[in-house]
Amino acid sequence: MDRFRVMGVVNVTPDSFSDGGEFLDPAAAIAHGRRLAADGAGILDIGGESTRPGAAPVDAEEEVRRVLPVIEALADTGTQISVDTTKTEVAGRALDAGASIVNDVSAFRFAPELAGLVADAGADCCLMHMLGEPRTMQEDPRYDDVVADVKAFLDERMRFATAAGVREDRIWLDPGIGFGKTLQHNLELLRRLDEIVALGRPVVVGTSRKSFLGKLTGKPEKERLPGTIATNVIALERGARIFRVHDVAEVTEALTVAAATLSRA
Ligand code: HH2
Repeated sequence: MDRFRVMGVVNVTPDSFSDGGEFLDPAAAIAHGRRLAADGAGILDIGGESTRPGAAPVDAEEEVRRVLPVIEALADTGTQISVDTTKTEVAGRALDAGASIVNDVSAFRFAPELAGLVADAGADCCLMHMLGEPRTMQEDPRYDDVVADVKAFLDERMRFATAAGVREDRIWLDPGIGFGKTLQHNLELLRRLDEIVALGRPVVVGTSRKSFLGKLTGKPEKERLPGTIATNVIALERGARIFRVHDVAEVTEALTVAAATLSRA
């Protein structure tokens, strides 16, 4: 794998926390995906359900209606397509339409049979840590040791996936920044990200525009790019390989410089 890959976010939703409603129209989402691919995204992560705290659940039929036309249209960009879903039906339709990665923020907890589908399709998957479920995850999250707890969870989920037939070399791991974590939990996970990297699989990080950045800077969602860049550069240095972001051009530029600086070649 390259030193780093940027995963551009395409939210086909009315209510995502930073860009809800901007790309609900399929034509707008497709144009946005093409722009992110041109900006350097090696992966496009297409989602039809917001996971922000308190977001309204979406049924599978509606989620398919949102993401399918966008995946079909973007399948020819030469960029790998990921579907951001926790539902087997949505993932199945997306894989048939040209997606090759399932990004499941529940790490196969919400739909255990999704692991078998990923195995049969020979797809890649991203398994992310979240405390409980989006509706309640930010209500007083607690850990003994956040990094050790997240690491143990990801290790267990990886074993579950491989027992269901997913090849280990198809699995990516994600500490789930902002998913049932306080500001201090998020910062500690980033600071000690090398401990998650030690699990031996590519690590994905998603800090882009998240509220912990706003807590530190006082800035609203659309003005959190400097904090997004700072955290992604730190994560690269700590060994992360895949960076899930909204602002692909700027983050790619920053990571290119950071990777060259870190490179011994
Ligand atoms: N963050 C979000 C959604 N999906 N997937 C992974 N693997 N890692 C993440 O950190 C992650 C994710 C939340 O961001 P966004 O999609 O912009 O917001 P929303 O869930 O409100 O649509």
